[in-house]
Amino acid sequence: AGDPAKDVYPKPQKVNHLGKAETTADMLSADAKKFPALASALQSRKIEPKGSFAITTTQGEAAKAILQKASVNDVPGAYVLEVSETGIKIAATDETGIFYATQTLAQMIEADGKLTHCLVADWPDMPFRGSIEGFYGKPWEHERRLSQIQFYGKYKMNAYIYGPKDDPYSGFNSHHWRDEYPAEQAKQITELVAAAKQSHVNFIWALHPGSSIRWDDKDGDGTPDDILVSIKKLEAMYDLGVRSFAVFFDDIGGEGAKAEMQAKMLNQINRDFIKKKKDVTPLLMCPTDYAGGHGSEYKKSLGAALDKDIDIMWTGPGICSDIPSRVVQEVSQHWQRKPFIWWNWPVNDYCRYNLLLGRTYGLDKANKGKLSGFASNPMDKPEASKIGLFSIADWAWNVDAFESENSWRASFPRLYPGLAKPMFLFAQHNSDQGPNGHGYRREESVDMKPVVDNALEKYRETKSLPQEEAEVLMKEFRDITAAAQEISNKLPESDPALWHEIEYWVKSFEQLGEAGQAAITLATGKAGNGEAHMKLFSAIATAKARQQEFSDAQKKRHFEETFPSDKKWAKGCKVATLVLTPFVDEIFKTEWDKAYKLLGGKSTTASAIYKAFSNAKGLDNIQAERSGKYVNLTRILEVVKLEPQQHIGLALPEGIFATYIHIKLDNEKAAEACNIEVSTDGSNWKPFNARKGKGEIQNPVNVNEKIRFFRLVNTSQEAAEFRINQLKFDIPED
Ligand code: LTM
Repeated sequence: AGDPAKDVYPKPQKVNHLGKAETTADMLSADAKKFPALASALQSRKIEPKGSFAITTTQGEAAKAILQKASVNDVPGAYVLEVSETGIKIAATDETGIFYATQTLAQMIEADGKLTHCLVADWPDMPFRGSIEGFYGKPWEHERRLSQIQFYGKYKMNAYIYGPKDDPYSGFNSHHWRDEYPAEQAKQITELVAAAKQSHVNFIWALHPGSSIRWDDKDGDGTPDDILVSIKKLEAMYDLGVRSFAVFFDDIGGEGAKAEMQAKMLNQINRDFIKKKKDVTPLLMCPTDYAGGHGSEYKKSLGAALDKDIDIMWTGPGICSDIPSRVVQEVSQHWQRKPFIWWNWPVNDYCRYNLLLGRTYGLDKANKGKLSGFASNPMDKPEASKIGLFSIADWAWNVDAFESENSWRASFPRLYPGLAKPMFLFAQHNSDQGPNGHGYRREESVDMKPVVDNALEKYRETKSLPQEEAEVLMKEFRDITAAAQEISNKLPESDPALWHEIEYWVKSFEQLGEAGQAAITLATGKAGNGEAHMKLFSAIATAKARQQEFSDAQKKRHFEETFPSDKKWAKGCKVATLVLTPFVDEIFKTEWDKAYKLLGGKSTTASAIYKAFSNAKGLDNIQAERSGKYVNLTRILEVVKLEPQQHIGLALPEGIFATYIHIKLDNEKAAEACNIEVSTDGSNWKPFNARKGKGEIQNPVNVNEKIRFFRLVNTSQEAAEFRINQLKFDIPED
């Protein structure tokens, strides 16, 4: 027998094999079923415990000695688990440790019921491990949250931070943070708290008052009135059962963004609320300046003024980025404490077309012991996010043992029994965000990338695909079609919630397989006569069209399920955008051009490139996209800040000229402070005469003026901060 805990995730800290002996799970006494994790493992393996093999648990002082003897780091959740001929013994100083030991034991029961004798000494590296439901868009549904919480318990995560941007009673974008939840939602919160307790998860409820908070003190008692209002709201949440709290100030500007006032508010909440309750966890906060290692005035003054027992969240060197320990050290100095990571992965609110199902990497092992907590911000798709969360649990529990690729692969048979192989293939090709404003990218199609690179290099030279690579790719595209079909056949029944989330992407994936097979046949010159050739073009075109677009029925459902304010951003789904889709596109375009030239015609598929640009901080990677006769700035979720004379703008490709310019900002004052400039060549700029009102700036452009560039310039003497609801060119229709 090999490692007795080889199938256990997260990877335990220490496992000692006690000889070669084994026990079978049916030798357990019926009492084993008292532990929910064991009951469900035994049931799924159809094993009836009917022996005399007992499970004994030890807690308190007696447990301390056992933990010490096994050199366990006695932190919350630590445990010792011994499986030997005398029975199963569990020791832990808290209930959570006992709960985690039974999770480990449940995973150790092998498919044939065997349990290898061993001693597991285990504890978490990270005090808080879990997720932050903190994305923009439709919040998760109640049932899905319950499923997440259970999943966290199973994989030893202990934190679920409730902070959806679009919950009006939490507060972001809404003054309703001051009000109590209506009865139905209050009931759901109570249910979540109860479920979290059962799974040993801290349900951390976040207030997000920053966009409408005022610091005035109308009643003259020395405390801004809204601070008292916020404590009242937290009391109401406490009454619903919540025992862990956070206050967020991310993505806001204006009054609420002042570091010294935020510190005053939180210190008061800490003193008058958190510390008065004896059963709540330390207060958590998300600052306004939540990314970067640089020591801004805001960071330094918040770090100095905020009580040291309040944890501060931080997203890394960028809003969406890896977490290098060097920058963790820098920010720890400014915060004067260990940061609590808000990791913006696998969140996809800034790249909704794509699914982020890849492996977890970029977290730096040197961060062990340097963080106060680690929470991942997931996708608006809770079930699909479990792939990423599984490995985050693994990393945060045992940093040194974490193996990114193995951990990723291990998630599939556990999450999708019966569909592990096709789901893994689907995930391998759906992990990158595509070009995006944060410039954060993930690897994708790793095995196929060198094959595609090689194939394209030779294809560009010879205009024919080399045989060896063509065979490998043909097999991959066939596997893709088959995997998508298998998922479509089985997933609706085995996991309807996940199917509901990824259905369109799976269909798109099937179309990619079809298009890829047709493209390879074309590019290897095996298409046969002219008619067969045309059939292949048409097969690719049809598959590509289906791959890119939702049908009307799909669109309707997708829109209905998308939060109202987000509808316009949820327009489609894309698959394999980093390697395979561009490969098929290139072959299709080249072969199409070849065919057209033969017929004496001109290519119609040349793709126009639309660009966005800015010289303001943090906007180096902004993007533009075309939709019919509009060229839009791809949505930026965060507040944009233009210092005096800084700009943000759009560029059209040669030969395409603007007919209209239209900007909508969420802030009327900022719109007054900025003006539009236009250019025909991107170098010489002139003012553009535009109408202004209610945050909008707009006017038609005469197409004969040949305007291909415009930029919004802050022409005032002060910084302008705003959200961009729209920034677009109209262009003539094709
Ligand atoms: O990251 C933070 C602290 N805030 C927001 C998130 O709500 C959002 O989900 C991510 C990714 O778009 N970016 C943010 O700035």
